Amino acid sequence: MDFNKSFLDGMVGVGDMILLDSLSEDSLLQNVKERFKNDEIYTYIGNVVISVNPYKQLDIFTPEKIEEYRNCNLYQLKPHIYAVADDAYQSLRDRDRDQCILITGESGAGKTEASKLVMSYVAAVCGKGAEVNQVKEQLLQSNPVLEAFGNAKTSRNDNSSRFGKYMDIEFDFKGDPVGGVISNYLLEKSRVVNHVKGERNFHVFYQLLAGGDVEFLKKLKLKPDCTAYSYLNKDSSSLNGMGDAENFRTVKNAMKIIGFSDAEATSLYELVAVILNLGNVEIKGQFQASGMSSCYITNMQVIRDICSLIGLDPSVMENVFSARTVETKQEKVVTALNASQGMYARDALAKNMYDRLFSWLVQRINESIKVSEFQGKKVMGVLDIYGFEILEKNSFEQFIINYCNEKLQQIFIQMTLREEQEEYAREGIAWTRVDFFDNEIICNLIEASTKSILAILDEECLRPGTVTDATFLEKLGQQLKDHKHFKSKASQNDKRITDVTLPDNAFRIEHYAGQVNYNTEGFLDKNNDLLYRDLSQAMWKSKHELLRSLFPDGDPKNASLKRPPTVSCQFKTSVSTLMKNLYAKNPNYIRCLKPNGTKKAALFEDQLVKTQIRYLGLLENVRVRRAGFAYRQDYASFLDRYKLVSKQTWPQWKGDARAGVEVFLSEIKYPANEIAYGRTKIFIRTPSTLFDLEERRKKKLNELAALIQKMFRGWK
Ligand code: AOV
Ligand code: MG
Repeated sequence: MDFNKSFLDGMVGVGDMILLDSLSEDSLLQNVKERFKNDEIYTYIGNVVISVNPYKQLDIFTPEKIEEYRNCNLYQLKPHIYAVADDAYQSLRDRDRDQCILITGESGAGKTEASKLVMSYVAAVCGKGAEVNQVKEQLLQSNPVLEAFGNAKTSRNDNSSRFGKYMDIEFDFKGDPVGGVISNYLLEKSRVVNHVKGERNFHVFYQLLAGGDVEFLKKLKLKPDCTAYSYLNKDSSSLNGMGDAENFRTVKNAMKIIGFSDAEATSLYELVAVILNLGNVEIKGQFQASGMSSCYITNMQVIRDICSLIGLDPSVMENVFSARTVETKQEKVVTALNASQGMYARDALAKNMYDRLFSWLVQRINESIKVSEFQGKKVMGVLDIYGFEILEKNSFEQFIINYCNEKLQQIFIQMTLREEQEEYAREGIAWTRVDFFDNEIICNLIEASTKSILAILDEECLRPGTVTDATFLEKLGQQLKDHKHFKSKASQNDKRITDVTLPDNAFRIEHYAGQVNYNTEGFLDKNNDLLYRDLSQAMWKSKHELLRSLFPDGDPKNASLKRPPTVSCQFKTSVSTLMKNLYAKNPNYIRCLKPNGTKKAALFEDQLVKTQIRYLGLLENVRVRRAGFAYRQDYASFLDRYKLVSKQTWPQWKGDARAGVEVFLSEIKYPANEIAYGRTKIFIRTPSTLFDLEERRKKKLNELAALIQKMFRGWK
């Protein structure tokens, strides 16, 4: 191994921000920018890698590069996502430590691409053989399938993940992959029935219409024309042009590799077709003789088509869109729906069906890739979740996404600190406490069991009587008005209510990443997420096996008057399980930055990146990492690089590495608190000391070069 090779050589800016001379958001920004301009998209903060989306193909992801980084030491080569993946894999294989790779960053910053780079790197360097290769293929092929159903074009990203994904890849004692488990978090199902201009519905709909052959589409009661479907044709400019037909074939092939039978794949697409057709069901209002309003379906043919696909009596479906049964312990009352309630029921069914279908898909993939429990299993978890979002109008979805990111930030700080403390303890160096911003106060504001936003939301959802988004907002105001990170105009006697940037129907959270106003419209409805029982019962009556299995709650035997847990309650539970899972593993971080808002190569917008540096808490990260000692390295590598600064250690040092390091450092006489000698590593407090050493080394190298030249000339 060439110890003299270091990422300090030929560095553009600094390869590790811990080595920055002055520490501020601006100095971080300038460093990342300088590197980006030179196509250096990766920079470290200790063992965290910062990645800037290049928006162009770089030649640093080749099989040769993979070979170069294989078994390297993190600091020997230029910063690279492969180095982090390699470090994680080596530590899992050789030191038996379960790993997790946490990928964060805003929409379009490159998280999903990064997760795929990590997966393909690990697949390339771990074991070979027919069986292992099949496992690898199945794991890798889960990506196109989940992306087809869970990703969509948004204004920020043409392939935006609209769900959170955590994947455990499992290895045997040799470090060969044996299988995996995928968990999914809260799909943005509202997209099925609605999306804003310029965006698209989930990819799968367009893929099916563009790539399915004529016979298949006919069987599914579909026309090969996106403009014919009301759920897709919100904006004709965004219908085509993303390789949909090609991707349809990729996905079909991927499903085959994972192990879906043809019948399963067909069932899956049948339900996609049902959802598309549901969007075309037209419902109009009418007045009954009694003066009550009711509704009817104007195009029953669509209902008949849907019902022929799922084996259901059309009148059952007609009924659920025009009436609703309200059951109490004592009685059942049937009320007619008006047109907007009918449309609401139709959309609720479409959203719900898609959401359940997506969860089924994840479970089905898991069935193929899961392995039974066995001794000595090692795990690498890869988390690719939606990033922190501040939109013009932020709703329940943003609130949930940002809550998740707040928790990730919390665990990030906790784990970085824990790691630092552990390393200091291992090395026998005293740990001095650092002050840092702990976002626990914000997490509590959102999720504490009482007097928190989620607690109040659930209370309001369960409270009998007239509850509305407005009563929810008022309650928030009353109970949280004294909280430092909360603000709303509904809170009485609140001196801060003059703020014109906060609308009346919104509350504001001061997140670690910045202020966000959340519009409360729709909060109660989205949190309740109640599907009329009539709808699930109707679906359960269908003869379509897959559809029936998606609606077990429609089985009268399972009918209970108990409410299902609210969306936020379920999400809180799954986030808490995720956090426990992550906390039990050794973390590796990839933090992605988006260089511009227009998906252009080579464009770096300072303000945009600066905001993300703040969102990601990078400055805090550097501060924590260099709270004690900014730089550390094992004695052997350190001696090898710097031994030429002293005559005592150069050209050869015969003793042990640590003694050699002590000899040349004591000769230079740095202040005592600058240096600490750990058990296996040398610790240096400030970057300037390291740079001073680098200077001395460079000077010596130049002197040596001059000497050699002189000798050479003498010989001639
Ligand atoms: P995201 O996962 O962070 O957004 P993606 O990973 O989907 O972002 O990246 C967005 C797009 O940026 C990709 O489709 C590529 O075109 C480009 N890109 C990202 N990384 C690279 C790379 N290393 N090399 C070349 N191009 C890249 V979101 O899921 O929206 O939060 O929700
Ligand atoms: Mg993504």
